[in-house]
Amino acid sequence: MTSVPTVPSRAPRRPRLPRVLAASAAAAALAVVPGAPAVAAVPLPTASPAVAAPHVVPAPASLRTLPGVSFTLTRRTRILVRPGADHAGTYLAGILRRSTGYPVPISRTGATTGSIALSVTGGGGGEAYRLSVRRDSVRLSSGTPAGLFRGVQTLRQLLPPAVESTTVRPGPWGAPGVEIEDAPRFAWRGTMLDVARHFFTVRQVERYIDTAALYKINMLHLHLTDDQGWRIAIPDRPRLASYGGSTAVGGGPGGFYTERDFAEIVRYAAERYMTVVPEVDGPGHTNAALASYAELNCDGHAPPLYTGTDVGFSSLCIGKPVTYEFLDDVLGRLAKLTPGPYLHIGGDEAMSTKPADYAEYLRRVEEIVRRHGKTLTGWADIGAATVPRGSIAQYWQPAKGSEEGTATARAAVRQGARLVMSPADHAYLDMKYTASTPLGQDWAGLVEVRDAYAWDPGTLIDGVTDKDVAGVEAPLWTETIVTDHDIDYMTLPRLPAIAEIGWTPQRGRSWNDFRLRLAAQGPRWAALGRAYYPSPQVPWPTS
Ligand code: TNX
Repeated sequence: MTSVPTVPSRAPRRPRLPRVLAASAAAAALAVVPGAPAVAAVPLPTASPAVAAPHVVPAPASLRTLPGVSFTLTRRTRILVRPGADHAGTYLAGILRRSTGYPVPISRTGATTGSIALSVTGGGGGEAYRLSVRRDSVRLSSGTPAGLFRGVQTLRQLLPPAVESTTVRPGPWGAPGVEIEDAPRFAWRGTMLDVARHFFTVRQVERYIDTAALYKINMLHLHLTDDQGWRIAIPDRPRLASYGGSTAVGGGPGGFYTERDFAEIVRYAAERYMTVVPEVDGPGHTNAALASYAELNCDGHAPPLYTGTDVGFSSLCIGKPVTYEFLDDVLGRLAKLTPGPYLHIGGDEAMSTKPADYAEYLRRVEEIVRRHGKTLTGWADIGAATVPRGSIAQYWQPAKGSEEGTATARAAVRQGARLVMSPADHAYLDMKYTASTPLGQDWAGLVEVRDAYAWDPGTLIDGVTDKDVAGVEAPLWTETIVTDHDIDYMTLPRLPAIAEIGWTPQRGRSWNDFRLRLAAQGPRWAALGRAYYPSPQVPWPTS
């Protein structure tokens, strides 16, 4: 590919007006959300443009528009796959066929003209890709299949929102002419789903993976165990799942994944170049395990199952050898089931474990994780103990006013760990947006879309800089979250905000630009069958 002169993606490219972006946008629509006084009603152009301006989330590292140029997908468009591009080609064809109704054949030979040409150039480069949309063709290339897949997500967003529909829609299917060169800021761009407080089926997890993949999320952290439920079958300890997994917050029926179920989630995530990070929390947050096996308790008595929402009341028995046999068994199984390098051992809110016991627990669990060939990952509380260089500490406390949280994070960094940034007052998807949000919690404050977006993981904690940061992660705790609708409503639009923080260079980000690009996602979510919180901070199109 020829080298492309680029400008930073935040350079003004269009009037800063809320505009309806869908090709189908009705002329008379007003870009205003009912009951949203902050957004002025702006009359829209009377004719909708044939193709929308590019509104991509996360913003590419560099994007140049080609004025007057566009590509139109037709009944004759083919996907041309070079070696290594088959998977991305099949995935893209699946999306295009179901909404356009066109055959979209995949071919390995032939001319680029009239096609979407996908190629893996080799030579690595991680998730970086180049995308060129011209009148006669679309060319997407990357050094790796993963980068190609990320580029496909960008191409999806250049096409009209109806491309996300699961049923055939009329089109037209235009994409604006662009030259994009893109690469992520951070290697870890994650989201966490708490399947312990409420259980979510394999199908629900896969649906969530699909939402996240659209925004180039590449890490799926599954919070598999907590006081209220144990969600992964461990063959030699069947009661963990059959009994410990038999309920949930509020007393529902719970559930658990068999090893096959878990393998299916891993497979589905891997197809989207997403690494699963399984978490078994301890020494606190362990009531479900303690209830399942009496021997795990210091006094030998199993507590009852727990369906409330308190934290900090349970602890594994630090002095008993069976505790470490149990951990070795559980972590060993998960290490085998998980191709990714990380085992997340929790370590948060161990309020019922003495500090000396906590340090001893970490020493033992670190040794087990290492023996199973994995990288120690835990909530940043683990910085209070000894952690090896190269481990991952996930910062979760609010950015503001959390001496203890920042101290343990700094202690982890001093030992050579890197941080995944999930500050609760910015990145927690279970915080309410406003006081009247029907779902969620507010212990870390209210988190509107702008709060989720406007922070920098490289400057949040004094003494911690970009090089100490592995990336960002948006956790969805599910004490109040039960259905797919609940997941969607808390995730959209905040997960895309965190995804952009993880992907886009800090200098390429601005709230005013983001909110316009975010607005263009609304019709995509509608086409995909996803609910979302219609934040008054975002000028959603109303057609
Ligand atoms: C704190 S954050 C927790 C979770 C809760 C969450 C609710 C963290 C490491 N622990 O146990 O589910 O708050 O927002």
